[in-house]
Amino acid sequence: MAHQSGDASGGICTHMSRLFLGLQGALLSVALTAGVSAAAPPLLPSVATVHIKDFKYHPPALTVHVGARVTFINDDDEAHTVTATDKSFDSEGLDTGGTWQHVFTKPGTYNYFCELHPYMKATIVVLPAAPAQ
Ligand SMILES: [Cu+2]
Repeated sequence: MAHQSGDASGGICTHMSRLFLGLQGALLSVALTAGVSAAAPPLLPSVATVHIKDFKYHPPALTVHVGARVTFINDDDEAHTVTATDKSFDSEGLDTGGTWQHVFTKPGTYNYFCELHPYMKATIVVLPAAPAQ
């Protein structure tokens, strides 16, 4: 007596879920197509830190996405700067314990150095957009 309507509703269920999956697939392809042509999606908050220690930037090469805020911290006893080779940014002098932040708003490869010790060099690569989650 318990299995009376099992087959019938099972049939409808299968049919409905096929329809539903079909719709989902169609919506997904629309979304994917729209994603390619639409403006960049909202970016996730992103932060990174570069330490300056022993006359070196750590890490010497850093990759972030557009919109990332990078904090530079001088852990040395000497003053240092964070200065873009193309002068697009410049922390000016950072004393011991000094910090400076920069938000990277344009993709590209940014080489920077210390104006007080020009042999100190490092790079930040800014990628176009954070991947969708
Ligand atoms: Cu320096």
